[in-house]
Amino acid sequence: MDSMDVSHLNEQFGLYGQIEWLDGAEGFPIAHIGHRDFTATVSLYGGQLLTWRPSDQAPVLWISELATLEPGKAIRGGVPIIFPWFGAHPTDSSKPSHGVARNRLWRVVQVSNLAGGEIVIQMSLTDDEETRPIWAHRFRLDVVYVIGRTLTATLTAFNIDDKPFTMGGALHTYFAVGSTPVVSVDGLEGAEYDDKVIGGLHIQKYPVQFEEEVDRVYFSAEPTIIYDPTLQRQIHINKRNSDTTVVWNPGVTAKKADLSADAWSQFICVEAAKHGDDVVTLAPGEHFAFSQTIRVTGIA
Ligand code: TA6
Repeated sequence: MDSMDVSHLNEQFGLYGQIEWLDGAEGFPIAHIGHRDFTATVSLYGGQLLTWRPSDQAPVLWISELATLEPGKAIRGGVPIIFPWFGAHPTDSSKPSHGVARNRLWRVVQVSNLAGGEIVIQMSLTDDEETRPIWAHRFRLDVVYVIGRTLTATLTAFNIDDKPFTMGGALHTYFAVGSTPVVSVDGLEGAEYDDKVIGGLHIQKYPVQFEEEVDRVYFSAEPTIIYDPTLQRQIHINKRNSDTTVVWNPGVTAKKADLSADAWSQFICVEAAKHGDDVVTLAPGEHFAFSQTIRVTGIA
């Protein structure tokens, strides 16, 4: 049975009036989620939440107008799943940046409703003959999205191998903002960070602002708030089991093929990550989960 067959997906993992699977580009299935209080879309390719919008809000997640659904490429936007390493491979630059999870086809495990009307969708990825030459470990990776007026994404890695492995990763979340230059991120004041643009370790003294490219790995387990005066909202970001927060915006000189010239002013990434000293070693049979929860309020 073709795991990309939308009629099968709708039979098994559709929810009448709430979840419908439709063919996206390249025939990659997309779940279209509709509810009185929120809408969302989820891609089977990449196991990736693409869009989420509470009904009384402008879209909360951002996706590039140039995003593509192409085999082997990552989708620029939503919540790319980063595993088993964040950024460049620590020792081998020939290996794909941000690991092996975001550019392969996942499978649906289950969909369900919660009493409050939230939609739960669980997808999974296991190692295969393509991943093992890149990362020689047997793994299962599950992502669970609880989608409602708030959003929680939880990533769980299982060591199904007979030897230990060390994992890093991230929920690489793209947040839609009204205008990046007037946005700030509160909650990281006092945290040390590794600045990938100018190099070196620094301490964040004030709320993070975005006058130029920002690419920083903060050593922080703290919640953050995106303060967006243009859209008159605050995006509250909490996380569990992650001591690393990555903040990224490519700035006006962004050089990514799937970013339009003005894309830099429309989004910032605030990522719950496992990286550096925060990576996790799992013995055979062990598993580890970390998560990010997002809630939107007006400007206090
Ligand atoms: O999360 C920040 C970062 O590591 C930046 O360095 C930037 O490269 C971004 O990820 C996007 O990476 P990608 O491989 O998706 O272009």
